[in-house]
Amino acid sequence: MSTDALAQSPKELQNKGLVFLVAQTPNGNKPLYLAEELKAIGAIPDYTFVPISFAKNEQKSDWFEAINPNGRIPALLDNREGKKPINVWESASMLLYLAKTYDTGFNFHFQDEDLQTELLNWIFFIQGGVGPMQGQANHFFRYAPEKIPYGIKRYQDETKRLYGVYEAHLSGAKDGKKKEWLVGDKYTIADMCTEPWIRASTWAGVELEPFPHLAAWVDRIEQRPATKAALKIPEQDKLTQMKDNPEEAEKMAEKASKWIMAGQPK
Ligand SMILES: N[C@@H](CCC(=O)N[C@@H](CS)C(=O)NCC(=O)O)C(=O)O
Repeated sequence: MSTDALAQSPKELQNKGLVFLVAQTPNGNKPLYLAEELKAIGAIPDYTFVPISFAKNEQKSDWFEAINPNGRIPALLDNREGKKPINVWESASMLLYLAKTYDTGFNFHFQDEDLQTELLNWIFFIQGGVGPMQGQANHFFRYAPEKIPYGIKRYQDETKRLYGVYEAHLSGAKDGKKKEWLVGDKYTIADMCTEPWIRASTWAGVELEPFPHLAAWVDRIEQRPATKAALKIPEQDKLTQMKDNPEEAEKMAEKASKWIMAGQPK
């Protein structure tokens, strides 16, 4: 990091151990789901989190982009013992790094290579599928300054199609095997990488009723104490309240739309 950028950066970046740069969004939730699970089993000590303000565009500051050149949350700085600090960005890369480095007991990923490959299938699927598609559905449904019905429908339909893939998988519609988790018989980083998007479906105007197995899987994950703890970082998530409160959702969308549109390339 340049001396200027370093001078502007929060002092918490110097803390020992894991330093997460986060905001309360689906991609921001993912690595914290794992951090809280790892903390609960004693695999990591407490960690630092630095809230990033979109309203102030902090994710585009020089010091932030020195950690994640893409200027988006989440990002991670690991100030490791006896090694030079490492920066990790892209939420799925963060999950894989944390699992490989700290989940040495394979509680949330797999030693078995075939199962680990299956896990990677689902990780790449969310990163290239639901994440970008639902993200665009959010944009056109909630934030765009003009309502473009074709764009809204296109991205909502694609999000629903992708949800159908999860539903068929979990319900065993194709292979006759009903599943509790995406891969193997345990809760893994594949589930953690996926659920924060699915739980936020209504923000994109997509309902979960047609996907009962997926909805039940979301409920299972939401019951976990680590999930509840992660959803409080950097502040309590607003989704649950907003689900039953469309007016609040409108206000949030209006606020978010301001910084999103301000950040668009001119
Ligand atoms: N593929 C990235 C996506 C990251 C991303 O889109 N982050 C959003 C919040 S969910 C963000 O930082 N938006 C702020 C901006 O676009 O400036 C990941 O999985 O980490």
